[in-house]
Amino acid sequence: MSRKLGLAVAQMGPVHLADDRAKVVGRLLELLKEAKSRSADFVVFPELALTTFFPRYWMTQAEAAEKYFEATMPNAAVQPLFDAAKAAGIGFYLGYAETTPEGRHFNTSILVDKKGAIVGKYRKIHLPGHADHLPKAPFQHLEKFFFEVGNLGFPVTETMGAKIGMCICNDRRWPETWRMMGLQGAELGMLGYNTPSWNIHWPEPIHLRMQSHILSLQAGAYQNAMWIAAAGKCGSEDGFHMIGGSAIVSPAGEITALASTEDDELLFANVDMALGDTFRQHIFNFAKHRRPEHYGLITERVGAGPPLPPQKE
Ligand code: CDV
Repeated sequence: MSRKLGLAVAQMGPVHLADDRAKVVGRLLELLKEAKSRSADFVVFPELALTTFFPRYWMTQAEAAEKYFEATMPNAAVQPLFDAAKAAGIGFYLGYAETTPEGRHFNTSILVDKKGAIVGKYRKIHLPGHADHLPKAPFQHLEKFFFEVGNLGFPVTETMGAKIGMCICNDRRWPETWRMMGLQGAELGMLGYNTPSWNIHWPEPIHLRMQSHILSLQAGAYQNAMWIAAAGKCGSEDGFHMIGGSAIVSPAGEITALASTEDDELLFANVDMALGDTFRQHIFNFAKHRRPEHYGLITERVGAGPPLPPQKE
């Protein structure tokens, strides 16, 4: 039996240094209004949606905390989004930089239900980049400096008639992310991202940035029999370009919707959560076909090591 969910992905164009929270939230409200006109149940917003992608700039942690982090959620600036979503009966996923009451810093996303209650929280686990200032690089990627590694695992929340998992940006490149969701029966994985078009470590052709992004979504969706909804912040933020390519991908690994701009753009699909059931019952029936007794290295080793000795027959 089909289980339909009106799924919207709200891609965002650039947020510049000069843009304050009120301006950004105004844009989120416009995207929400469009989602409502499409009868969406749920909207996915990007990673660090409320500010520019600040890890590209070298600054002290105190300065970053002051300018770019949220100490409460919702707060006065974001409350209009919570109010409008509740009034529209739409749930949402939102990424932001979080300061905890103890002063810890995480790259966080929340899952908000149709009544405006925060029912899930995720703190980014795979933090890319570096922790030191690289003055010779064209820009910085200081996530390892500004954020701690997330401490909430990969939560899957049952809400709005679906089992929903959350992850953030670089997490999508790691099969462990999606498998952790798949092993909890997730039917929908949500992702927000900011992916710079240039790789600061080697001259990667720009088209490969898009290819590896889409490839990661399609592989994660297919191999774990789940829908994936991915919302990017993209375009040129004060001259620093990021890829678009926001997408909805089906449990068959097919791209159901793909952004065609590098600006604020709403994608919508009326998706059937039951589509993944077929895959879960057959080709990816984990209980029947997985062989974890042969997967030990996945949790024993972090980096690659020498080949294991041959096993006895
Ligand atoms: N925000 C990110 O996590 N960005 C990374 C970049 C550094 C490659 C990504 O995986 O898209």
